[in-house]
Amino acid sequence: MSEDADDKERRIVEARRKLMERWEQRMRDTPALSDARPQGSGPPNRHGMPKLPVGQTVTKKWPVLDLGRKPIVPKDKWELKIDGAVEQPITLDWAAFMALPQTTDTSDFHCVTSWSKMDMQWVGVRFADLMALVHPTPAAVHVMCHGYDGYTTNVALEEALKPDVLLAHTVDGHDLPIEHGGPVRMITPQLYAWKGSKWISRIELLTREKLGFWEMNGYSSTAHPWRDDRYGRIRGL
Ligand SMILES: Nc1nc2c(c(=O)[nH]1)N[C@H]1C(S)=C(S)[C@@H](COP(=O)(O)O)O[C@H]1N2
Ligand SMILES: [Mo]
Repeated sequence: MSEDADDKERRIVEARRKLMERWEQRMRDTPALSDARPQGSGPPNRHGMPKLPVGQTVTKKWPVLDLGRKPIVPKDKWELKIDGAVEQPITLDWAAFMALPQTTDTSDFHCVTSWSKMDMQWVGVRFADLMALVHPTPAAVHVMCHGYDGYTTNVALEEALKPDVLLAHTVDGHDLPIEHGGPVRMITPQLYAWKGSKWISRIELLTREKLGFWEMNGYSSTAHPWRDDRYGRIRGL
């Protein structure tokens, strides 16, 4: 690695450390890390929650869920924009994205339609490392993720900054298939999977919560699997 690349990596690691310090308590207080009586079954997973959340069934298959559009975005046309409440907005092309620190992580995938796929091995860039690059402003509390298919989903920053939240390009040893959001999707292992935008194109930092596609259509904004937190306020009306 060149000294420049070394330097850049050091700066990212340092900025991430500061960001994590600032957000540590809020992350630790989230339900998937702090619930005293989480709902589900099986042995504890690595963050102390029952391996299978309430109302879920394990599947070995990997169902495809989308809005009926599967955008084809070749790597040489792919871009990820990060903007909104950040000090240094950025647009990454494929080479710049792949030059960022790469993380390999195994996590579970819980879909709100009640299937869970366990122990998926992902490779990608941590959401937190992307934030270390753009520096969210002190007022940033939430993000809206946008997909190339027009999808949107909102995630609280204390959830998105968790170390298992990746923008993943590789799954179980191969390129992420187009139907599952390739070339790059986000994953949110501690929330229902709709919070992870496939074909992710833009991360917009927000100074207040706004609702994404499913969240405006009756699903929960918070989406906590161990609280059976599937539906939003609209349904309760
Ligand atoms: N861009 C985009 N991302 C998306 C969706 C979508 O329709 N478009 N569907 C969501 C839903 S509802 C789920 S459960 C997961 C499904 O991912 P999969 O199709 O890889 O199983 O992706 C989420 N991310
Ligand atoms: Mo879903």
